[in-house]
Amino acid sequence: MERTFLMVKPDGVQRGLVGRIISRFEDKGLKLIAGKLVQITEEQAKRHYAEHEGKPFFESLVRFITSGPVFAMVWQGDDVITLSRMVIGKTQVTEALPGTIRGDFAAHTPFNLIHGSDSLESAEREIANFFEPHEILNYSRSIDPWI
Ligand code: RTP
Ligand code: MG
Repeated sequence: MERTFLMVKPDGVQRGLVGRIISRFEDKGLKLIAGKLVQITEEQAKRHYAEHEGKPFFESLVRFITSGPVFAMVWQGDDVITLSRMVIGKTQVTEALPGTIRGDFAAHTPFNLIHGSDSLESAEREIANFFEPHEILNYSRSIDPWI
């Protein structure tokens, strides 16, 4: 079963949107299998955004993501990477459509509230950067056959 790493960024925690953001993924029928509030270290942030190293926004992105607690999660489901990125919406707030998290709640691009893995490889790497295997739970829900 596919897994992804989702993280409410510091702006989402500060604005008190953690619960509403989690609800969007629950509403979609995706399954939460790990979650915790974390203050990211600079090293952890640089590992997380390694693909953007060298880009003009890299340093400010690392400063932003380490500026306060984040809510880190692992979610599971068929096609969860694609589906969760659809729920999240486009990176640029001017392109994020209403109905998506960014489209409904974000007004400036770096402050786009939530991160979602973009491939199976990044999901695996990002999950390992935040969670020990024992923190990720395997359980069944009565609604699973209906989703
Ligand atoms: P994320 O990794 O955070 O889920 O976002 P994403 O895939 O939609 O976008 P990505 O290209 O991976 O960029 C990572 C984050 O960097 C900030 N960013 N700023 N100033 C800029 O042009 C710019 N471009 C990207 C955003 O916070 C973006 O989410
Ligand atoms: Mg990305």
